[in-house]
Amino acid sequence: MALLKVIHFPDSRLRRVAQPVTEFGPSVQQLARDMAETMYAANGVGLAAVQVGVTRRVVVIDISASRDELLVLVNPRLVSAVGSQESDEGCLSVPEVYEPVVRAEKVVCQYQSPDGGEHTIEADGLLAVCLQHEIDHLDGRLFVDHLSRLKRERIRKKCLKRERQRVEAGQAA
Ligand code: K1U
Ligand code: ZN
Repeated sequence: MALLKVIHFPDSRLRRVAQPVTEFGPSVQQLARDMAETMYAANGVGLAAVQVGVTRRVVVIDISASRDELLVLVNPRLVSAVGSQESDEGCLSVPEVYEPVVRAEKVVCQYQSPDGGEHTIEADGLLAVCLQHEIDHLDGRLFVDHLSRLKRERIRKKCLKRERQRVEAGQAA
């Protein structure tokens, strides 16, 4: 297993659109294991492959308090999204920023497992938010894109400043 480097906003690599996975098996399983380790180490509830520089449609999610209910979603797509809910979102690619975002309340998501099997999941609450947030990542969108231009610009400057301070302090990003 390996810890992967999470790319931070406003890095342009976060704007890449991920390509569908067409080959299933050990390589996707290994990527998912490394992504899960990275998500757990960062105390996140989700992570998309784009965030670690891999432009493939792979997502890991675990919203459980016990941290033992890992979902690995390959080629996830929303087939239904109804209602609306507003909740605070964070992002491992936008550290220390939490802002309210409006999302669909209930979603139905079809996806494949790393072995290629087809699955459907129905979700509401945090899981529904997380699914929408992670699928956005696969399409090159970030939660800050759902905020006003003014807020997004403030966050962009804050992130750039923090990155500069990290470099000056000689810390790895
Ligand atoms: O994709 C990511 O960057 C992970 C992100 C997922 C997410 C969290 C909350 C709402 C939507 C999507 C995080 O894990 S942020 C950190 C976190 O653990 C968290 C933040 C707010 C609420 C619950 C958890
Ligand atoms: Zn995110």
